[in-house]
Amino acid sequence: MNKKIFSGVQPTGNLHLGNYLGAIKNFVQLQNDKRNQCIYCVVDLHSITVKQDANILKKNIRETTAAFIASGLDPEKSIIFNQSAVTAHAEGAWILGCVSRMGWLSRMTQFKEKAGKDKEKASVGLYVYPVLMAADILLYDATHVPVGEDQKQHLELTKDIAQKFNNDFSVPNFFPSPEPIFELTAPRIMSLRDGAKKMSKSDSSDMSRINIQDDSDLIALKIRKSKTDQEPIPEELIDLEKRPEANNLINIYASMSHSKVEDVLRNFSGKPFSYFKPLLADILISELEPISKKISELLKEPDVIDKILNEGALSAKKISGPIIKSTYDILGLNTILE
Ligand code: AQP
Repeated sequence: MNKKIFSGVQPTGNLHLGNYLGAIKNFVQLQNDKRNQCIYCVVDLHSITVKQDANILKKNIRETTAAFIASGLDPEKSIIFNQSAVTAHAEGAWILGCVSRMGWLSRMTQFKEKAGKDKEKASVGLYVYPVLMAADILLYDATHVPVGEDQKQHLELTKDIAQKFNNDFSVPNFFPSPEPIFELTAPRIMSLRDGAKKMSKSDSSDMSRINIQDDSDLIALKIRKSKTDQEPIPEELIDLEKRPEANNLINIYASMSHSKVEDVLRNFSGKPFSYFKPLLADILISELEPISKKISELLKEPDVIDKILNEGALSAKKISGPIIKSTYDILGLNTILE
């Protein structure tokens, strides 16, 4: 079946191994299947749900685009653009916000985590973030969305919003029901310091994550210092699952080496983590080092990056423009689109 793929990454700096394995690596694989139509977005409107410095945001938009391309996304094969360049995203978010229910949004765990204890001080944007995400996906009739497992709840919400719009306005199947695509082995990469927390850009400890642009010494150091326990690597999967930090490192190795967790356990069972960690560091360095170098080279030519984003935005508008127009028509709003 031909898949229409949409996904995005926030330009909030410090792209890490979780973003790479959970999302970007999957983007590249999906792009390389010629049957798929792939649209990848630097979701800058999402990033302003928490305050950003304008100059840093500008730099981060280019840096995230460079990371896409350095990881193997090809503007000849995929549409690559930044969200704010296509106004339909903000328009769609308003319309879908009028369909969404407060109760649905108040159940979103990401808002609860990010808003922390003082929810009164969180931005309204952070609260309605998943509605903008629904608009991103539905404006392209996307059928599949490659994301990390942390986005599962938002994807379920997108389906609910699509269905409610279709029901409310008696337009069956107007918005399709998109399916998530998760990385099979390591859909959620955890912090190197705490196996119960996901690896995240906003963790105050840089030692908790491998950044795509870390140099090889730093990657080796972070893996060497990563939290594990005293036990050697187990033989059985069931014994690994009780050990979150060990589980995380083995999953990362399996995902990076395209192997099954069971095979990694078979190869390393009985070995201490002091033996395993340098091998894990090697496999990470050999894949991430060339990407990091390519990002640095691309950033020397910001005009080239801007041209990719501009052309991508034109292509994105060609798809989302007619869909937002149909949405206005369904609602009875008069529109004159260019
Ligand atoms: N730890 C992770 N494991 C697997 N996938 C992950 N993703 C993020 N963290 C992990 C996936 O990366 C994609 C882009 O994420 P994002 O930049 O849009 O926002 P995020 O999920 O908020 O990323 P962070 O790093 O966790 O940022 P903060 O610290 O701000 O919360 C998404 O597909 C996401 O699932």
